[in-house]
Formats: sequence, C-alpha cells, structure tokens
Amino acid sequence: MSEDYRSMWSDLGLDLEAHDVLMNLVGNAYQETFLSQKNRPDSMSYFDFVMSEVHGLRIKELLDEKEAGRKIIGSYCVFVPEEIALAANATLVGLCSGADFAMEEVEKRLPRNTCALIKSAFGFKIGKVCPYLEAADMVVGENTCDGKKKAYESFGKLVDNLYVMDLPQMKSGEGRALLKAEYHRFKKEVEGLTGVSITPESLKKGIQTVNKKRAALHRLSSLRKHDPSPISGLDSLLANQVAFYDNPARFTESVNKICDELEKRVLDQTGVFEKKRPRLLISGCPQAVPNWKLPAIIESSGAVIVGEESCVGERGFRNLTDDSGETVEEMMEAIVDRYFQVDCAVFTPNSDRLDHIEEMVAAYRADGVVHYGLQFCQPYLMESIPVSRALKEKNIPCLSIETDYSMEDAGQLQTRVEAFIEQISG
Ligand code: BJ8
Repeated sequence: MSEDYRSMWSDLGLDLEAHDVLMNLVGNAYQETFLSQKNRPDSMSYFDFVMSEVHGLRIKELLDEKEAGRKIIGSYCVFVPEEIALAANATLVGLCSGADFAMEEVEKRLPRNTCALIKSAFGFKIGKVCPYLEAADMVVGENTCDGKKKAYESFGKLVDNLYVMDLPQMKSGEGRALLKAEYHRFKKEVEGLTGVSITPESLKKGIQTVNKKRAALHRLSSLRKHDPSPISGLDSLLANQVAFYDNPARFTESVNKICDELEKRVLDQTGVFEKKRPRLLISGCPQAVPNWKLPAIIESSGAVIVGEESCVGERGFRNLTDDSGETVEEMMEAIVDRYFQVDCAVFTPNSDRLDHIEEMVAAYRADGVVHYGLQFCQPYLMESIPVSRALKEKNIPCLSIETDYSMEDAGQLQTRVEAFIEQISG
C-alpha cells in the first residue's frame, strides 16, 4: 500500500498499527482461500484487484466523491434501500462486520453472548480499523433482531452520526405501513443530509442502477445451476460481498464480464473443478468480508457451493424494483413492495423463507443444505430447527452448523462437513 493511503487512513482517524494487523489478516486469508483455488475464471482478477485495494483505492474514490459534494451512507442491513440513497446523491456502502477485532474492549460494552456480526461492528469502531465507517456521513442502524436493536443504543455513543430505522416484524398490512413510513422518513433524512431533493428522474435512475446490479448477480447465480458449476462457491460469494461496497455501475459491468466467460465454460462443459462434486446450498446468516471460514471448509472438503440463501446472496438480491412508476410516490411504493418481500428470520411467521430454500434446492440442483447460524443469533438458530425438519421430510439432507468468526472450531467443522459430504455422496 502506498504512503498516500497511510496518510489517508491517518486523516480518517484509523489506528495504523491495528489496521496493518487487520490488513495482513485479510490479505493472508484471501491468499489462502481464494488465490490458491485452481481453474478460476480469468475475469475474477477484477475481484482480486478490488480486494487488494479494499481499504485503498475504493476509500480514495469515496473521499473524492465526498470532495465533489456526494455523501456516504454506511449500513449493516439489506433493508436500507440503496435506490433512495443514490437518488439523493449519496453512495451506500455496507460496513465491515465479518471479523473479530478488539474483542476484549467489545465485551466491556456488549454481553459475551452477542452474535459475532454485532461484536465485529463494535470491534471495527473501537479498534479504529474500518475506513468505510470513518468516511461515512451517516451510519444507518435498523431494528431487526433484538441484538442489533439494543446494540445500536450503545453504538450511538461510539458514532455521532447514527440513524436508526425501525422495521416491521410481521408481514401484515400494519407491517407494510411501518416500512413505508420508515422509508419516507429515511428519504427525508437523506435529502436533509445531501441537500438534494429526490425527483422522479433521480429515483428512477437510482432504481435502474440497483436493478442492473441485482440482474447481473442473478445472471451469475443462474450460471451456477449448471452441472458442473462453472465457478466456485467461494468466488461467487466474493462477488456477492463486493456488491456491498463497490461502485454499482462498475460492479455490474465486471460481474457481466465474468458471466460472459462463464457462459463459454458452460458451452465447453468445463467446470471449475475437475471432477463431479456434491452440490450444496448454504442457508442462513449473512457472510460479510472476510468471513470465509465455512465455505472454504466446504469446498476444500470436496463439495461445491451452488447458492447462498442469505442476505449476502439471493435473499439480498432476489427481487428487482418495479421502475415503471412516473411519480416519486409511485416509485416509493414499488421500493416498499420490493423490500417487504425480504424474508429475514426476524419476521414472524416466516414461511416464505422455507419455500425459498426449497425452491433454491430444486433450481440449483443441490444435493443438500448447510444451514449456517452464527452462535447467539436467535432468529436464524431458531429457524434452523423447522428448516432442517422440513427439508428432512422431503429427503433433502441438511447439516445445521452453529459457529462464530474464530478459527477454533475449524477442525471440528471440517470433520462434520466431511461426514455430511460422505453421507450425501454415498
Ligand atoms: S435482513 S439477516 S442483514 S437483519 S446474525 S445481527 S440476525 S443475531 S444480520 Fe441481517 Fe438485515 Fe436480516 Fe439480512 Fe441479529 Fe442474527 Fe446477529 Fe444478524
């Protein structure tokens, strides 16, 4: 990394020493997990570049955008509508929450039995290692699970620009009305932040930009329906992860380029792995960068991941937003309709999610499902029980994993995953 970046990080208030530690950790994990894979699509080099510059060039771009008058909004949840941010001349970025950091300090502010994702958000702030968070003009929290909801009360004491969005818990008329009211409140807040009023034209453009990004991700995931899969689950997950902070138009173009290459592979019947492998679907909690532990274990154990039923995956980009409205009001309705379909486990009841898992198993021709629940995540761990029961009733093998971000259980996970793969291959 160049000296320019060091002064940029220092100006953002990062702890350079701690940041070096984090960057080394991510760099080594990336090398071991991604670059060591064989037979990767050539166009994945774009993502290698993005990852090598994850706290460098992209942050510089965001700071340049700020210089030119745009605002940066950070978020921790796929319920924060990027369309509205873009329409008001702001850029939305996902905030890092995929690695443990400054845990001793974190556990002075949060109970030990808090999920790793929430702890990570605190650790990156307390440890001063996330330039996205420090560059953000507004940080959006959301009332989803109880853990996040209560944690934002303390988080608000660590960041001075936290905005909390309320979210419904039921897919009822009242729930939709709450989401609508909250999206209007968010729109007003963003307009206040940027000083730019959203117009029908800007909102339509925002919707179309995000739709194109999601359509490119659909195209990529559809290619994984082929057997053999032309791309590894790890590389596809990486694309899903990068979607949260890359420039949307450039990201879309790069994903489409990968898809062009993968289509050729499909025509030539060349997969990413030399021999046939069991096909698995991962379902459950989101996997933020650099949380690659479980997928790395699964693919190094001889299976290929063909889909993610996750917010960093199909749950996050499944639906497009209708862009046919002519007024801001009509398009806001379409945005509410689109997001109200997200089947996060914080909703009750949440039968749509089970239907989606079953649909995905069929569409991606998966031989089994690995349910991924973060330790202490009540919503997903609770749902893992009815999910695995329903799958087993349909003779779909399911392995429920409960883990965190540490590598302590890697050996044990490997053993369980290998046994599961053997069971479904036998
Ligand atoms: S829409 S999944 S991104 S809330 S893992 S913090 S649920 S205890 S992340 Fe999520 Fe939005 Fe839902 Fe998606 Fe709580 Fe569970 Fe932790 Fe979680």
